[in-house]
Amino acid sequence: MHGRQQVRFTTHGRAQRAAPGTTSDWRALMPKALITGITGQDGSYLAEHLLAKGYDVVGVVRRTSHHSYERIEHLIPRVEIVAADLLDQHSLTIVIQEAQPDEIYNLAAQSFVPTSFTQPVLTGEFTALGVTRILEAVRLVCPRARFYQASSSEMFGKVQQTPQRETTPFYPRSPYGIAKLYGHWITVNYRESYGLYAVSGILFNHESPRRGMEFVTRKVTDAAARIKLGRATELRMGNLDAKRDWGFAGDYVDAMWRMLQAPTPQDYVVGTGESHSVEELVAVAFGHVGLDWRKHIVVDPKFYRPAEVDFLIADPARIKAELGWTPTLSFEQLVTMMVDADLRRLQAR
Ligand code: NAP
Ligand code: G4F
Repeated sequence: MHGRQQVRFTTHGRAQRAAPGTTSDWRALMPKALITGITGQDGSYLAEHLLAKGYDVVGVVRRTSHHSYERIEHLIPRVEIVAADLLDQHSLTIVIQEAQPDEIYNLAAQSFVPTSFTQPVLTGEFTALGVTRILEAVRLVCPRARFYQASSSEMFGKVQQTPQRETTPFYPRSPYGIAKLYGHWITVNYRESYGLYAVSGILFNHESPRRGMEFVTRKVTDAAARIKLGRATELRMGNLDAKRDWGFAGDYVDAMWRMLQAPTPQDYVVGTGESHSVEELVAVAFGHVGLDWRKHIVVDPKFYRPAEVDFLIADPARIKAELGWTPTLSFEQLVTMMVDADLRRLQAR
């Protein structure tokens, strides 16, 4: 990978723009990446990953009344923050034009499935049309940049084949999944229509101590820690039978990076190849702190979805064989690591 990275920088990277002998600025030789959604779970891990590889990192944030920099506070001096919004074409075009990045990672989205049922139009604006806005900006002001789109296993929805791979037909089951499918196909379309190096990673669920509190893993690990510390007694949840292929977010940002180093642009499925139910998740998390989950979990229909994705499991054979990617944490390691992190966080307060 390292060898390929060096070749890559002399052909596609900033080194190409800095004529030999004309620059004494070593930073001009560093590749530059622009990340939308840098304040999110994946954006924060990706920024760390790219900084460690020597990239200049530009992070796109939207204007809010107070900063949501919790996940990237430790990176702030090393990351350039710029303002733009997925809803605003002009702001996206300007930040891409000014940054002239070598790589663009589009991680920004309305990413919570239940919210997509209550705010379907806004989800379409952010998660679907937002992708076209960025691709239009890339096409017009920085067409040499390599573009990564954060596609999702939610696009498989009511699965048509098990396990799910790159050739599996899509059948999304939520406005979010449908918006992601639009983002996926518009990325394919810009690759085929305009010759952009534009790819989608079809990522299965990935989690970490930085996961948003509303997602099921973090909701469960936080509750297990709270109940263990005597700060809560019950956890209200939805469908315990749903099954997901859960991996560690830190591994998945490496997959994103690898996809943009490949000699030809291709889409990849990224997952562990293992599936577990929400009930297993609860059992591992509560068991880790010596609690019997049956005494604390209350199933509440309020958390059921109008249409559910029952069972997801990835076939990551292509990315393993072609890009050498592999997950590093098992399901049990991931869940117990998250419970331990929540315990530490709560005990510090
Ligand atoms: P996340 O934690 O919810 O982060 C979403 C990011 O998008 C945040 O930085 C958010 O900024 C930003 N954003 C939302 N609306 C925006 C707007 N209008 N303009 C600019 N930025 C906006 O999501 P994640 O888990 O890191 O996931 C990253 C991407 O991968 C998302 O596209 C998600 O749909 C996709 N994905 C995730 C998974 C997974 O399991 N995590 C799996 C497959 C695909 P604020 O901080 O301002 O809200
Ligand atoms: O953690 P979740 O909310 O994630 P979901 O819906 O699978 O979506 C996540 O993964 C996608 C990739 O497949 C991403 F594209 C998307 O952005 C997001 O990151 O729910 C997982 C499962 C669902 O089946 C849900 O019904 O857990 C079930 N569940 C049961 N009780 C619950 C709850 N989910 C949540 N959020 N809260 C509950 O109380």
